[in-house]
Amino acid sequence: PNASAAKQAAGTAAADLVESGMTLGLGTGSTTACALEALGTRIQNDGLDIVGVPTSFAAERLANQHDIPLTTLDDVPRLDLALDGADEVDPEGRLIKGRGAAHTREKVVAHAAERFVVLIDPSKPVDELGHAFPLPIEIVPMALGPVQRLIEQLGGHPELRMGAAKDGPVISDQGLWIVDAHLDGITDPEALNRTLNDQPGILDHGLFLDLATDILCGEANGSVTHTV
Ligand code: DER
Repeated sequence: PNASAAKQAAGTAAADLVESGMTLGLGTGSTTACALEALGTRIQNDGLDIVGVPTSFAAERLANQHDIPLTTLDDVPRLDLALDGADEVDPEGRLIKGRGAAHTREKVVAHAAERFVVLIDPSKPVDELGHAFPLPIEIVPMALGPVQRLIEQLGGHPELRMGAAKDGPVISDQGLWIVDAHLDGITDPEALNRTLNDQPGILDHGLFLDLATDILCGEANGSVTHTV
């Protein structure tokens, strides 16, 4: 109900890509929430027959509210379509995700999907990643020191993500901590991806490279731009 017209437009367009018999990845965040609501309406009104793998406790709870049947990647090896949002999208379709601290499961789901459709509004496209948003990194708590030092060696500023309605650090759906790396721009996302993947103690981070197949950008006037 509080989502912008642009998010609603993206969500509705994403839900229109879905056909009965499909297996879906159910993303996290306010834009994908619009798609889940639209899917719930189609299930109720048109008898749409789908199952979805949620990318967070938040997505699972929202899917349950909309009576979207759930499954797991144990039972469904490949997904036809993963729907999710992004914090930043660059001209090559590379993403920063993780504002909602859900990027670890989101990346597992996106990687298991034939098509990964990213739902955005006009605030998300950027020329270069890492200026508007920090890069979220999920870590084992005992590795905070080494990861902070790595980020500083890269010229960035690491910030342990603290709870809003909880004293102390945010605890992820995996029971781990999130470090937001303020990098003032990421000139070589592939190199940073390798550096972070090689760092012990990092579970996963919010760089999504070579994963997005479709970008659905909703506009304030209700139109949608679909880029593949
Ligand atoms: O945290 C996440 O990965 C979300 O998908 C985020 O990237 C987009 O959330 P939004 O649609 O609420 O902006």
